[in-house]
Amino acid sequence: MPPPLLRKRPDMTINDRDEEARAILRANDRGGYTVPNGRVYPFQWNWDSAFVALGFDTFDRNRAWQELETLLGAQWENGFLPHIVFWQDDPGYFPGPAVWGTGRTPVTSGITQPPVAATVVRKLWDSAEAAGDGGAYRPRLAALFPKLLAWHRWFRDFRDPEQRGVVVAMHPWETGRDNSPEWDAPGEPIDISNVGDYVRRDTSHLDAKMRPTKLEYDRYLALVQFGRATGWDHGRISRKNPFRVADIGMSMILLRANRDLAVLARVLGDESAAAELDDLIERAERGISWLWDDKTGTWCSRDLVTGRHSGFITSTSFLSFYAGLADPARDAATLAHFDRIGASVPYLMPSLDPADPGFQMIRYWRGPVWAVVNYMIGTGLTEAGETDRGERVRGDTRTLIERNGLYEAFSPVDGTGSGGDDFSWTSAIWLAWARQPRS
Ligand code: 9WN
Repeated sequence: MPPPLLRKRPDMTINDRDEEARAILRANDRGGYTVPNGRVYPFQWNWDSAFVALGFDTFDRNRAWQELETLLGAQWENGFLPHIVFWQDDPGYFPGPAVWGTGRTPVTSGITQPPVAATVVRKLWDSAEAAGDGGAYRPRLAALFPKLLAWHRWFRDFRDPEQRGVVVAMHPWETGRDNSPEWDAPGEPIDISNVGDYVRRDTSHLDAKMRPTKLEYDRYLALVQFGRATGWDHGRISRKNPFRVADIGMSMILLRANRDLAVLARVLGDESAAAELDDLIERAERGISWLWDDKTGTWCSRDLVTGRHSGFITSTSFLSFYAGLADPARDAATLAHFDRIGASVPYLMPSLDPADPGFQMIRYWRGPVWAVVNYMIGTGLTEAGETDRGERVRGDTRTLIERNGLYEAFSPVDGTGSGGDDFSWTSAIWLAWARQPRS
């Protein structure tokens, strides 16, 4: 039985919230990996586990490393790291292992997710070193490093078909921002006529108003069926997939992750890997300009098939600082959007610009604030010397959680929690970052 949670108590202190966050991580721990939420998402998810490790690291270092070791235990021989690992079956989620049909052991999905893991491993390593635990954890770092490098090479080989230095998503689920409006136009050509009947499970756990639409689910499934029909041949998928969108979020995240992995390569004395990563970084620094949209003055995703910019200002438009990019004119334009949005809602950073006509305050990635994206935006801004803005993002995350609980996401307008409650990555981000008092 999970320990009783404390959310409902009106006199909750910050220490109670810490205790609740740790209790959620413990309750969602399935032995070596953590489910994002026991009912809605009963398996191991890729980028969730990376953020979860940051949370464990605040009170159980060994368990933090284990989370990523377990995830990387599901890596394919070609370096691919799946977005879901189905360590055990559970009928509470659709599409489950049988629909993916990857035929792997352990059973996995056939698509990936944003590569935050290397950045997290660097954080775990720095924290182990600072605590004088470097000697004990160095062998574990040395074991994880080649797996992370293989995954990053997989991105180069299978998610950048034109070798532009960006990440091309082959499925909206790969971006982690499933129903962002960025995928609407690129999704139109997907043939959904043969998807057939299916029963969604998400809408039996959660209000359908918080979830993607039926049309979006039809497209998600059509893409799964396409991948499955290729036998999950990632080379073929990269050339022929009906959905190929250069994602601003994954592109920024991989650039940052390559920087962190290069640092780890040098910690391990692997100069040749470090030089290879330096090349990837340089290529990404040049190539990512392709994702700057002059018309809206923003970083945004771009359809590889039509060449069209999405033109949407989303929370991931603000990840350039996290990626370590610096360009005075673009930074000024980005910060102007930041300040405008910051003046229009009490809680940053909405997943979609509230000025957009498609903004919906509780529909998943079309409005709500996500603590993990805030963590990346906030740390990036602070590292870039934009401390006031970084603190605004962190302080808002703290207030949202303090007042509303450890939900999957939150309304930027009134703070209401949406999606699943008792959420693992929100708990982790609370413990690792958001909880400190406002400076
Ligand atoms: C599909 C687990 C995941 C997150 C994603 C989020 C949501 C899954 C879904 O939940 O996606 O991968 O079924 O809705 O969009 O970012 O990793 O928390």
